[in-house]
Amino acid sequence: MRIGIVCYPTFGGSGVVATELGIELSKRGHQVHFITYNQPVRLELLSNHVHYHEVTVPEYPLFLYQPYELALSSKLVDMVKLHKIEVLHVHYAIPHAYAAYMAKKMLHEEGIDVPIVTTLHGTDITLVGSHPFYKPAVTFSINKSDAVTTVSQSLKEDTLRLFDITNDITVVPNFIDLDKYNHTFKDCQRAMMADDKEKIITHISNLRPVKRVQDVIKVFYNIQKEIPAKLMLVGEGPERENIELQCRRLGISDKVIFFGKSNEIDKILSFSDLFLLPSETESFGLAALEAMASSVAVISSNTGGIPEVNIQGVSGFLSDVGDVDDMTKNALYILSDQNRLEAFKASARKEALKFDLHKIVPQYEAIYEDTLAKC
Ligand code: GMT
Repeated sequence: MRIGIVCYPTFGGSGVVATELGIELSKRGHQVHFITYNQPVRLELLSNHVHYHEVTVPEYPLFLYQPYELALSSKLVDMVKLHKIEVLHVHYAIPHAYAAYMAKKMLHEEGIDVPIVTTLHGTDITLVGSHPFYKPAVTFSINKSDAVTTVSQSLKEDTLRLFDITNDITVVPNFIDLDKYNHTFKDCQRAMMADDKEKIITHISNLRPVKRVQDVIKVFYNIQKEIPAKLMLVGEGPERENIELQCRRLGISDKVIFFGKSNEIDKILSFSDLFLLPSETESFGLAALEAMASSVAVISSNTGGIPEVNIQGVSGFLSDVGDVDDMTKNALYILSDQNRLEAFKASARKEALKFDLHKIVPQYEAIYEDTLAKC
C-alpha cells in the first residue's frame, strides 16, 4: 500500500509511535510518506520506501496565527495526487484529523477517494480536545474518519465519555521493537553514570505538569535516603527549572543527571534499574513500555491506560496519583533485594513482549485494508 502518515515530528509519544509505525510498514513492503512540518526525530533513514514531505506555512503579517491546518490540507491534496497515496493515517486529532477530512473532501471533488484513519493518542482527548474551544471540531473529525483507533481501552472509554461519538473505535495499543531494547553495551555505559553500589532510577518525559515530575524528585529523594542511587532525567520541558530548584533545595543536585532531549533512550534504559512514571493522566505510557522492554521495573500511578501496561506486582507497582509515600515504599521493596529486583526486571521484559511490533503493526494493516475495501 501507499500510506501517508501525519504526526507531530517531535519526541512526544504520538510522534514516536507514528514514526516507528511508518518505519516498520516500509520494512513490510509498503511505501510510506511522512507529511509533517519537520522530519520526525526518530526517522533517521530515508529510503526508497520512506519519504518525507515538509509542510511549510508562509508567514504573512496579517495573520496573528499562521493557518497550519490549511497548509497541511493543501499539502495532503498535493501529495495524495502526486504519489498516489491510498490511505492517510493521522496521529493526534488536533488538527490532523480535521485537516485530513478537508483534504479528503477536496480530493473527492476531483474524483479521488482516500480513506482517513485517525489514531487518538491521549491529550488530544483528555486535556486539549475536550476543551469547549476544540470539542465540536474534534467530535466532527472523529465521526467523519473512516476508521478510528485509540492506544488503550482506557482512552477509548474516555473518548466515548467526553465526546458524542457515532463511529466505531478500535483499540490498537502502542508497540515496541523488542530487538532495539536487547542490549549488549550495558556495563561500560553504566560505569560512566554510577558506581556499582548505586541503583539507577530513570524518568523520561516532556517534563510537562501532567507528568508530575516533582513527584519523581520526591520519590527519588526518599529512595536515596535508604539506598545509594542516582536519578537519570531525560527530556526537556516547562517544569525543568522548577525541578532543578527542587533538587537544589533538597540537596540532591549531585545525584540527578539531566540528559535533555536524547536519541539514546535505549542506552540510558539499558543500565537503569527502576523507571518512575507518576503521571496525572496517561493514555498508555509508551515510556513505561520502553523501560519494560529494557528489563526495567516500573513504579507508576494507576491512572488512564497505565494499568494496561504496567502490571501490579509483576512488572512493577501502581499507586494513586500523588501518593508519593506508597510509590517510595514500592520502590524500596523492589530495590532492597537484588534477587527480587532481578525477578521484577525479568517479568517487566516478559510483559513487554505482549506489545511486540510484529503483533501490533498487522492490526493497522488490517484496518487500512478494511477502509480501502469500503472506499
Ligand atoms: O505524553 C505526552 O505528553 C506526549 C503524548 C503525545 O501525544 O505525543 O503522549 C501520548 O501518546 C503516547 C503515544 O500513544 C502515549 O503513550 C502517552 O501515554 C500519551 N500521553 C498522555 O496521555 C499524557
